[in-house]
Amino acid sequence: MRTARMENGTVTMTLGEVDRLARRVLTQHGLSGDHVDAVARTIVAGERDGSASHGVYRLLVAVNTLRTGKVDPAIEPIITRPAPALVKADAGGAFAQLAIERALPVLVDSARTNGIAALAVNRCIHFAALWPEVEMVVAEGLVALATTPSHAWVAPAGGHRPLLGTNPIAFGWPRPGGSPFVFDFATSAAARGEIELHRRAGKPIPAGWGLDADGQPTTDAQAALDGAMLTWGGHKGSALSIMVELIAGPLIGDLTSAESMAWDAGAGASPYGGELIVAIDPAGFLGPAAAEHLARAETLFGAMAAQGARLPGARRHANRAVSMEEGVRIPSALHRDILALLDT
Ligand code: NDP
Ligand code: PYC
Repeated sequence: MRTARMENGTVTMTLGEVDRLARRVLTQHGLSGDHVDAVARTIVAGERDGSASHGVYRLLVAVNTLRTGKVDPAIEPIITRPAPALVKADAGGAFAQLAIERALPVLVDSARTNGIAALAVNRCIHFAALWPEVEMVVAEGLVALATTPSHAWVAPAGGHRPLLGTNPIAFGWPRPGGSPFVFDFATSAAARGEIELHRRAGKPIPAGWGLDADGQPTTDAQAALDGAMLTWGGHKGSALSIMVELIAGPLIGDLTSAESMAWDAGAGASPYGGELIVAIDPAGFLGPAAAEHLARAETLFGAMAAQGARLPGARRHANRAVSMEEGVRIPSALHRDILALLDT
């Protein structure tokens, strides 16, 4: 492995170096087979796109989960099609990535045949962002929606004790020629990973992100991690979060965030449960008129840009272009903590 370049509290690495480091760490901690490729791919992609809370920091999270024994490091996913427009991927207690990668081509095929299709990924350990799977579907010219519960870390609006997950929702829309319109965010005011990064950096969190263990507003990252996180948009984010609990929990026969937390029993592993991914083929409703109608979406995006507003996803794609040329800069302390995983 080439020696990484250090400067101003950061370490610069090429994407190839990040990939090799990720594979070494994951393999050393017992992950095996195609899981190593799939998990490394998602971690490298996060770092490449500047998704700091879901980039190489996730190596610490994934190794922590492997150490708990809560994740199966080797089991192969089982993909089935219980109905023409329904796909199931049983991850069997492994990380979600391999099940998702294996099931997405089946989902895409089903959406093309039926106009719309849904994939339930079941019994997976989830530590990742959702935009990678949304972008994979969108790259096939389809519209995509993905969501998953997590652990009970977030208080419902009007409450003050953790009950809901950070419950991300990701949506993607294909664009001819340009990078896709993709948003992906937690229904909590920020992802838990973002608060963890504030704690690591010794930085306060913005007001409105969390309550301490006594239910009082706090800007102390550790206190919010020990207390309750808050949803964005008050009752609106709270209701969306509950929707996520329902459609990616009981609707697909999997756990709510509270059930995932109970399963964890204090081990500190990543959340366990399901993810729902829906794919819609524009040609399903529109047939040959699909291109004409997708062009109207471009008018909408153009009007946004004309006001100086940017499209979600644009920052990541700009980061991607830079990272592929120049590599990525990782905080030295994080780099040191990751290298330490190779010694343990
Ligand atoms: P953010 O609050 O940072 O929001 C990210 C989204 O908003 C991105 O799509 C981003 O686009 C877009 N965005 C941000 N600023 C702007 C702007 N000014 N104009 C237009 N769009 C903007 O993310 P979160 O902290 O809520 O979540 C981060 C990640 O954590 C997500 O990827 C999510 O999937 C992951 N997560 C995973 C969980 C799990 O259980 N697996 C649980 C919770 C979160 P861009 O990227 O281009 O900036
Ligand atoms: O950042 O909230 C989070 C998170 C949970 C699972 C993966 N990421």
